[in-house]
Amino acid sequence: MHATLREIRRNPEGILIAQRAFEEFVTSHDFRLPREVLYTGCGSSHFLSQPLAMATTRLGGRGFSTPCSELLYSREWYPIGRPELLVAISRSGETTEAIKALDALNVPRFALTAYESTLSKKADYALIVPATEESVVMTHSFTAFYFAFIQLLLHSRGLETYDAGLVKSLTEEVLGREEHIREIVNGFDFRNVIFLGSGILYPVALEAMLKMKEMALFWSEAYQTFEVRHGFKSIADGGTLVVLLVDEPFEWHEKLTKEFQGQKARVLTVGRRDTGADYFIEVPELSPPVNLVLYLPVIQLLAYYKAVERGLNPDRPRFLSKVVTW
Ligand code: F1P
Repeated sequence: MHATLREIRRNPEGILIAQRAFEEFVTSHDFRLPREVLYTGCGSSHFLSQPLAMATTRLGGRGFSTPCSELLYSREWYPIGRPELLVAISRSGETTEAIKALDALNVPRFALTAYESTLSKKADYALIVPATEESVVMTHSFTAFYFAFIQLLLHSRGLETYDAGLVKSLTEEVLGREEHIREIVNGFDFRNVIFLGSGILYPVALEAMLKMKEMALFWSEAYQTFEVRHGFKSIADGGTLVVLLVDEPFEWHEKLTKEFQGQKARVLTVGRRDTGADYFIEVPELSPPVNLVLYLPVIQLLAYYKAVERGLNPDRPRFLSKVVTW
């Protein structure tokens, strides 16, 4: 079995690893996340920084995210100001840009990583979530990092944290759709794929796009759901799969589904209710911002099975290394 598939199937275990890391952190540190936080990372870690920034804003603070390289070399173009905390995310903790990013601003520094690493040692605080992976691409570590940090965010605001056991079992339920996902991928030989998500599900669409590229070497795009109608949809035709990630669909999602079907594209809706799509994968109810973790196994499996269908080995992505250094 591919290591990547094993790692994807470890998503539920990742939740428990995250919960332990969160509990250890709060028992050993007298620490609360401040209101103004800048999040940074590279690749998947950057796509993880986005929903963390959104969740920070949603919970009454002000979260912002930027890739490490932009923070290092182009920060004057962004409304960065002087955040109260800089959170650098890196699975390996050895990515050059992430390590350098810690020095970009003269503010307290926090590392979110899987290992005791250069990054964790350099930061003022480190939340080490040991969801280690053999696979080159990030899968359950993304989920685990997100869950651990959301718990810390809720704890910092004096709010009730999530029940890790419940989230784990809902994640298992989603993984139960694996065979259905494989059938969808094998039953439609799509030539390109468009991922759509809104709000906190937009970064999931971005991560899905990256997973398709990394694992399956496959052309993929991602947009904020309704933005796709403004020109971008022209690309969709009989060879396109549109993956619509939506927690609470309303009339516009149904119209959008019909519109793509009118262009002969096929639509896969992933969410709580079908939108009249060609395929539907149900995601159980879980309140935002943690609902995101239930979408991750689905998009990871889609990319994994597309890679397998294309005769590729997702454990050895072309031109990619686990740690990008300069
Ligand atoms: C960042 C990253 C990964 C990507 C690839 C190259 O790694 O861009 O997101 O999948 O493996 O490295 P890290 O800083 O999170 O270790």
